[in-house]
Amino acid sequence: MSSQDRTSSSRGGRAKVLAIASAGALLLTGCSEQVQRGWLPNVERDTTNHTGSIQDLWVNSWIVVLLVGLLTWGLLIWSIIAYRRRKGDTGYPRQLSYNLPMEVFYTAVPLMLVLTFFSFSDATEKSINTPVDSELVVDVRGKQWSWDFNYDYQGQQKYFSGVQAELDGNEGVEETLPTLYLPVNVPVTFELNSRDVIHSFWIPAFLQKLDMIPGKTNHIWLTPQVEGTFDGKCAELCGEYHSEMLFNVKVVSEQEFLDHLATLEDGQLGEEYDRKPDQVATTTLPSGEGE
Ligand SMILES: [Cu+2]
Repeated sequence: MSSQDRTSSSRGGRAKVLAIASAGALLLTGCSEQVQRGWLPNVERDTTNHTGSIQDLWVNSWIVVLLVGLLTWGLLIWSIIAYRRRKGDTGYPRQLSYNLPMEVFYTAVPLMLVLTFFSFSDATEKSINTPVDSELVVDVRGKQWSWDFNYDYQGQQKYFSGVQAELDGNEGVEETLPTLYLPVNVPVTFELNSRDVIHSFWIPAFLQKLDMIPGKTNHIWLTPQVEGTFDGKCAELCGEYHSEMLFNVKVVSEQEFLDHLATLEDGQLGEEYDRKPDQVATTTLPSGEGE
């Protein structure tokens, strides 16, 4: 064996080891819990009546794209190694073009994948976005940079007016943030509105968020199924203190919910407090509990 042969065979060996090592690393990461969830927030399946189907849609899509990815990376690495330029090769390798079966294959397979993803996403979205006749309606008003919650439950109209973050500028903590109370196992309709600019209502643990657009009401229908305290936040860059536009969500027993309602102000803080463009700096909101 000449020294040149030895060099190229040890190079080939190294490439194989590298390929096996990277495949192994990918498989190992496949075992971690985070990857199994596709990096979704770690939430219980039953947090709301929708979290299970959202998790399934995401994780199943994630498995399919990971398999396609592994196949694609495998073929890529294989062709890089198998068809590398070898000692003594000159000119271009044999070119492959106008191969109809191959072109049909790589057009049809992605198309099928996209259509399949589309139909599953569409079915899940339709099941989530079906209007429900709820006993509890919460009109949520996003504003720079806090939240008003207007509850309408069993004939009671109550409101919670959140703090205005711009008055302070300090980072919010759980004790001082506005808190949205929800009774467990009671279907709720969220009416999402904005008082000024576009915000987005997001409860990460519920795996749902939706934009709040001035002059338009968006809806989320869901049933919280697990008691607990969750984070809520604005998910649309809406100004200087956007990052402090936070709230707590407390899913509690119906009795605790009623007890909380009893501490709130009567009435609703409706669209009369929305700010017109020329009022942005002048409007003040009536203060409620927790300010
Ligand atoms: Cu916002």
